Amino acid sequence: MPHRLLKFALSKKHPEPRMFRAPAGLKSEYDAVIIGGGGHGLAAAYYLAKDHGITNVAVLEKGYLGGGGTGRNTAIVRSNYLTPEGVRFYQGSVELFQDLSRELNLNLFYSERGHFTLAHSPASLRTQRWRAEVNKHLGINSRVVTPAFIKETVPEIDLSVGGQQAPICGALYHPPGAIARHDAVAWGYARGADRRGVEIHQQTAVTDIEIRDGAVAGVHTDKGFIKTRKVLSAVAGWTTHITKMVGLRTPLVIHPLQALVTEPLKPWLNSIVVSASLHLYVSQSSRGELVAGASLDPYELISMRSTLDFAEGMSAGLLDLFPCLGDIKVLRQWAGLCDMTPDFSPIMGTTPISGFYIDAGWGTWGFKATPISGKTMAFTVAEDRDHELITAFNLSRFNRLELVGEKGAASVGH
Ligand code: PYC
Repeated sequence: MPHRLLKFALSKKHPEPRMFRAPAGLKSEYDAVIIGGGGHGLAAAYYLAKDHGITNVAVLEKGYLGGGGTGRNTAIVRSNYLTPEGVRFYQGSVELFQDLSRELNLNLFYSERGHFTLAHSPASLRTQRWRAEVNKHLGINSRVVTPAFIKETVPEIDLSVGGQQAPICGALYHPPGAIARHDAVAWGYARGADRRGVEIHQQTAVTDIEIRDGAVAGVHTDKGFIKTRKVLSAVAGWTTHITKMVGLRTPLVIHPLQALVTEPLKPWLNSIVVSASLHLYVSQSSRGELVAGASLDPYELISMRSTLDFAEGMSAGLLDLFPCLGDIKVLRQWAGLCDMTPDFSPIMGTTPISGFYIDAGWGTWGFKATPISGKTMAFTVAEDRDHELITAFNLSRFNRLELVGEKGAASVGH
């Protein structure tokens, strides 16, 4: 390493401020413990402190911040869902996202691109029309557009899809659809929570949860016991691991989902393009890489291994849509865990165990919900009652058979 660089790095004259403190050790008691240092857990910690003045809070993360679903998704933000419950909830998130860089004083590279959900058949176009009508009714900027409009906006697209698939016959177009830098969202919330007094403990695994007389009494960790009366589980793909500790049954099943990025290219794809028929969605990041993801792997599995099958299928689909990509190299691929619900809506809120709150069922729609899940779960933990935006998502809906069938969820198999 060059001497001058080393001298600069070690100099006290230019200390680089840390994003957040590394707390010395766990205290014996907290007002609330949040399990999971991903975007959702950190956002909940931030809003608990900011909106409710509850700062004696520990966030426990068994790995590193944002190392789960937060760092593995394809960073799409939108609110063009199908159910009124879904649309209102995700619109709340879009509105928070739009101001989040300013609020967290961190550039999240939030970039509005416009979001196309392509239709390759009259049946699919009918669903997009349905979504557009629900969206418009709830004040969301969303409409069905023609193939000519798609071609004008995304000139590189092949509307005939290489002649191998049904041609594109229209799309749902959602101008506010956006992308953001997902790790920055987690770090921004972490810093905001930390500055308000929340403790963030990485490399700290929860080993059990103490329940006494139907209520939370504390949390066992690999670093000792913590007394607390409130625990929020925000661990997405690891939820069943935590719910087992408290004896709670959920209908969650875990599937892997894979994604890839290409080498960086000059900016050419200004929109987010989703094709349910081709099982893919793609956007171009601010670094120039194409970020593309698939639908769920079609088997239940807790594994984050990449497969050749995915790389092959994704490359074929991308080439059918964008023949100009023939020479482009894939840089890396990865997988994440999706905690899927039967109705493709999340599970949020209070549970039959007093003081145990759940934020789960994030399937393929977790990143875009980060700010609003944080805000509504913070309210729920502080007030011990579900926030009005999430009452429909309570776990009890499965007992009542009042599902929220969200067919506007992406990449869930078609
Ligand atoms: O819901 O927009 C979405 C999405 C994209 C990738 C996975 N889910």
